[in-house]
Amino acid sequence: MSETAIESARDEEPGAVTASYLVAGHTLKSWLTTTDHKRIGILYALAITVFFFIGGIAIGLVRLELMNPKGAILSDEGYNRLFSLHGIVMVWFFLVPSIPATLGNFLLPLMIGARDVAFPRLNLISWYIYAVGAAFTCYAIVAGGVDTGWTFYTPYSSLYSNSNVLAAALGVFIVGFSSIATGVNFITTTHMLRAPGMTWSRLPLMVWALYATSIVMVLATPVLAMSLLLIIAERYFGLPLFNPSEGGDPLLFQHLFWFYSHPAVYIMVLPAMGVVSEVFACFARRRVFGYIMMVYAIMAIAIVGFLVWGHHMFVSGESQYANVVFSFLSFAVAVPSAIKVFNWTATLHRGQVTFEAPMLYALGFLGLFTIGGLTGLFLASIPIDVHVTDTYFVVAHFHYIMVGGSVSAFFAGLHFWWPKITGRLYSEAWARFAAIVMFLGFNTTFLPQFIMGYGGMPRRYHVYPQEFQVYHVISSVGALILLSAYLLPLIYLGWSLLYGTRAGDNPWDATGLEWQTSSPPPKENFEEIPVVNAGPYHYHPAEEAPDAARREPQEAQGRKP
Ligand code: HEM
Ligand SMILES: [Cu+2]
Repeated sequence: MSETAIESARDEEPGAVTASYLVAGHTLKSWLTTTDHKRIGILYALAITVFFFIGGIAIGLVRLELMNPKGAILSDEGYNRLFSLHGIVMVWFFLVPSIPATLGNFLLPLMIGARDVAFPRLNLISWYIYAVGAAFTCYAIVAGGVDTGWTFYTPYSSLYSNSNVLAAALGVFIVGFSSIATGVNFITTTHMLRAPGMTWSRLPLMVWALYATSIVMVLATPVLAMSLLLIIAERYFGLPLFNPSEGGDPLLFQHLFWFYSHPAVYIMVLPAMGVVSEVFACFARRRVFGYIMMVYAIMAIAIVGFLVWGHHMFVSGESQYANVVFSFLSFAVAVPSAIKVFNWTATLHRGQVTFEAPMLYALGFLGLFTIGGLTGLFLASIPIDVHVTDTYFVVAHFHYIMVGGSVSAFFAGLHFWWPKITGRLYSEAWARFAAIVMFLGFNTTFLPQFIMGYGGMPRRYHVYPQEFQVYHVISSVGALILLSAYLLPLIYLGWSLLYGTRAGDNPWDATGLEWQTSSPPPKENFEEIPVVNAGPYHYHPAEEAPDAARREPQEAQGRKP
């Protein structure tokens, strides 16, 4: 590996040879005590990969069970525990940290021209907090699991459930602090450590997205923490919080939970929007259409996202007036998402699009996120929601957004920045193949769920009327295809790590400060802090004809015009 470092050391400064962050210390200890944001990003990546596969195995068993209308392999209890395990692990230990904690940690300082995040030690501590939370939840799993679903609804979780609610809820409570610490770190970093000339209107959209996500993390996560503590207080100390027979209010929990968890869905999707903005610009070789609009849309989603939690409670008995207001606001939050979809489409329409693997994953995001968003509008209309609430329609909706959207974007970003992270190229053919199989497998799994949900198949049941079997079987086969598609990157990316050809500093000819340093970057990110003279995405400076002056400073920075 050490030749990599020497080879990738740049010749801009004659004689300067800087070891890459990967070879700056080889021992396990050097990794576990690192304060380098890039290494911490990799520590997170390893951790969430483990959880992704734990969650995947759990849902594999669930889908196997659902092949047969009478149930086949699991007990009722076992079924409940497996789908809960799946949801808890995937949402709290995979999706929430996925893009921000891995790609975000790796990229944020590089993209703004900084040497590290504002609080490097806090960054490492966040990873350890995550690990401690994960240990609690793993304990809950090993001790027999938890059966409350990922939402921990009371009074079931606080009074009735006979499973390991305490350990699981504590685990989620603890990872919340990791999320908050990361958020604080990113906000401070973005405010304080931007390179000279990196004004707010020159920030890449990925940085804007991480910034907005961080605000949501810092403001919303404490509410989740509080609601989990309240469950524990009722369950173990008998405080009459949610139990109506003691004067508690079971709806209170849902309000608290969704006040966090609706914004949390944007913690999962805003960073995805950031990633695909970068990828679209690069592979359409064009600046993102309507940059300022995109920034406003990101911030609007982050803010208005706090006002719509009640749309999860249309049938809970909240007042009709509240329902109408939440329905209206939900339609309002769809507007900025629609603006983004429109602007991405316009970017592609006016660009010279090529279909490298990151682009295929990003296009997958665009299609699937759009379906997820549109079905969100169905759910936001009260009459339709009353019909499909707690059915597979809802399951399909949020998987289109959270898996079709966020996970596709995560893969888009992982492939796009892989050469930067590792200094190696992967097999383009295998990567394209995996992207296509993932898209097909995803649709095979979740499209039938819209149909059966509309037909009345409730979520979370494992014994069901015969008429739904055909959809369940298609969905299970899809899940198998999807699982194989997820295994492929593990193989070809692993291969690339060992045998991949050297990537060079900027294999995609991309703009952005992270591409101006070596691949993999040196420990200090840049040999000299770059100076920024222009906005992001100058793929075709000539296209911006009247503004041709912009072209020069860019060349002065050593970027390709
Ligand atoms: C942008 C990203 C989005 C994500 C990540 C997302 C995610 C989710 C999740 C996880 C659930 C299910 C929660 C559960 O009960 O387990 C859900 C339900 C729901 N979503 Fe979305 N959603 C998004 C966008 C939207 C939009 C744009 C709308 C409406 C304009 C919307 C409306 C709804 C409604 C009304 C429900 C509740 C359905 C019910 O339980 O009856 N969603 N969403
Ligand atoms: Cu919501």
